[in-house]
Amino acid sequence: MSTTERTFIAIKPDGVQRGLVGDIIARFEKRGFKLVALKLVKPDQKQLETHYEDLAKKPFYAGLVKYMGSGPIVAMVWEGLQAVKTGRVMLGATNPLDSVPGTIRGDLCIQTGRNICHGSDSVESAKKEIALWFKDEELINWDDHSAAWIY
Ligand code: FUP
Repeated sequence: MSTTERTFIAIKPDGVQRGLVGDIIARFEKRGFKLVALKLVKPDQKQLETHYEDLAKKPFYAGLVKYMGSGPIVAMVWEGLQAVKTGRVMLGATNPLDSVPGTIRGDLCIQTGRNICHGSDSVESAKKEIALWFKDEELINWDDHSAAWIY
């Protein structure tokens, strides 16, 4: 389907430590997105610096990289109609206090610096992030033609 996109979603160390992995994955599954890749990974410093290179000059950058390297994260690729934009809506705002109830951050956290999940902000950055966190062979193209509502 031509409008199908892939987005990179990560559950950050606090989300893993707080036992929120199942809840977050369930939301993407129930919404109808298709899981294309999934792994638990302890990010290395270089990966995190590349992932957040656009934020390198921000005052919170060093703390952000430290927090993201403080434990394993769950790295995922979800596919479906407008997966990038819809994924961001499902996550909520960067500051959880601005996130409406029903979103992941609006339901599950309160601090910008501990906002439990990441989602690509554009199709272009999704492509970069997927290539950063996954090898090609880790992206699984699977079909279930009997389930036309899963893209
Ligand atoms: P988002 O796209 O929602 O992840 O937001 P950004 O790319 O702007 O920020 C990336 C991460 O930096 C956020 F998830 C949390 C952290 N951050 C702060 O710690 N303080 C800030 O003021 C802004 C962002």
